[in-house]
Amino acid sequence: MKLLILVALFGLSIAQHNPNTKYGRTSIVHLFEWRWADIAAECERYLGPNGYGGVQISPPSEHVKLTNPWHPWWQRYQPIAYNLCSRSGTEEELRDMITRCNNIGVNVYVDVVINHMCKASNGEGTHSSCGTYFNANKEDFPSVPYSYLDFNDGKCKTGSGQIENYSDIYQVRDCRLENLLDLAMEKDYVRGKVADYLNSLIDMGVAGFRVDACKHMWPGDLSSVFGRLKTLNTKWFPSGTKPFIYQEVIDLGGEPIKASEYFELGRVTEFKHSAKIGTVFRKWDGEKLSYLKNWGEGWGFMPSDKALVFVDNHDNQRGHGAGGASVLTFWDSRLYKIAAGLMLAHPFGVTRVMSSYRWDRKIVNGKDENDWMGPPSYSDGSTKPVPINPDSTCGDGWVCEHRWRQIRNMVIFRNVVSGQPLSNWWDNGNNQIAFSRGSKGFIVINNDDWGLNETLNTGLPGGMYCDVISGDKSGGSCTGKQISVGSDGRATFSISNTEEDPFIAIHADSKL
Ligand code: AAO
Repeated sequence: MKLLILVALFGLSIAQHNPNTKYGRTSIVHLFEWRWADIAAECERYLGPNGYGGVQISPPSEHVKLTNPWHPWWQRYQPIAYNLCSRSGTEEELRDMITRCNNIGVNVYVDVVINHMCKASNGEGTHSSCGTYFNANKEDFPSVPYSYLDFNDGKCKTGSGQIENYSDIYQVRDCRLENLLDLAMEKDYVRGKVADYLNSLIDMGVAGFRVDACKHMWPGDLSSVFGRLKTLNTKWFPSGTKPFIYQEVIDLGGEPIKASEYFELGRVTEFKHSAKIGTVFRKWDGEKLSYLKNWGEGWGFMPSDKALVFVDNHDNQRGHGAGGASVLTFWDSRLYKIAAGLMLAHPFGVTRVMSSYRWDRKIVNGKDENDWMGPPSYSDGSTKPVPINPDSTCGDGWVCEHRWRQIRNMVIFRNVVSGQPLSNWWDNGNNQIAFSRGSKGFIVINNDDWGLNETLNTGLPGGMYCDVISGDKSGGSCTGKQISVGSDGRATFSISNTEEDPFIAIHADSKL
């Protein structure tokens, strides 16, 4: 009996580490700043058909509307109420999107901002995404309601009331991040309001949450809030399914607060993956691809079953948060595609693909003066729709990395090889590597300044395979390179270092 209880508890305890994706899908795409109507359409026309397991959406709670700078993207990280009405659309549009994405098997994960409200000096009025009144100066948010009693002011011991030193764990949790009004999460009342907000989203059918700024909340307080969450809506999920939780905790080492403090609450963002993958592909600090043989825990990353990994995120692609200059983004498209390919081919963690918009970068002394710029918008600050071009790229400044053939096909590769171990590792001691995922998939990468010409053991059954980087399998033929694997599983690969995409990937579903 005891064993049964233990098994049951263990089963329940790991549940919130599970993305609950459907149909063998494995990756999440972050459609950063997209409108709900566009996400709904993208789920149906692209994400479902191309094997994306889920979509991360920008914060849906009502937020401040700023005009200086002009409607920055980060105004959405300044809530003024939990009304589901934001720059991306109305509550009805949100509900419609969740339903349509769920109906095509694409889960919805919501970026929730629960550590704080808006900036202390944001004044009073109705300059909010849906016109709700608030008075930041008096810490008065009548729509929740929150009053000055619901904030950490008295607990913070720094002179400024802000976090001044990340080495002091009390400041990091009890003082204001970036001058944002810090909620008193130890109060039962505040925990109740936050849980009500998250449960309203669960009722609508979401599959889980990206929880913002978890480093700034005590694990015990988060545990209490998560413990109040409902199980997922049985219209789309098995009864008793717990919401998938992944917590934003920036831990590149060097601070007392560790990602591991949050492990039993859910998965945690592994920023070391983002910082290091950039360093390796840029060949900085003497890093080489051949060192990726023990990528993952061998590099000091958190355990794979606790990690949410990415090449870049909405912060560090513009110099916010952490990761530094090594972070690869769509601006570095050639290396970015290879890095995304490696991340998606490798078994480590749950993978998240970034989908961005272009902005008028203005780098001065290494800092982008326009890092605040919001998504493609009209003159009133409202977000533009995402036009899809005939060649399936996106227009109007939307980058749509998730639609790039190399990335889209590696998302599918990850689904095909799911559960298969990393095998048949080969490297040239420098920047040429190859590995299989069991007998289901094989990738070869050349990041050296010379050609790769090798005959390698792919681990795959003999046959003709389409390379899914240079093209697609289309009916009975390949639109890109074709790889012949012998009955011994060996195949010859030639990759020039001057190719736009100096890597090849084949898998069981790209076999002719
Ligand atoms: C904006 C303005 C501020 C203004 C504020 C209030 O930019 O000037 O004071 O409004 O009006 C986003 C934007 C912020 C924006 C905010 C509110 O990024 O610029 O402020 O909305 O509108 C810390 C947190 C982390 C957070 C990150 C940005 O720990 O959780 O800062 N990310 C999330 C969201 C983000 C959002 C918020 C939180 C707020 O993803 O989009 O902010 O809701 C160290 C610490 C990190 C810390 C960074 C930056 O990182 O370890 O925990 O992140 O500093 O403060 C090396 C180290 C690494 C270090 C890094 C940078 O890499 O290894 O540890 O250097 O120093």
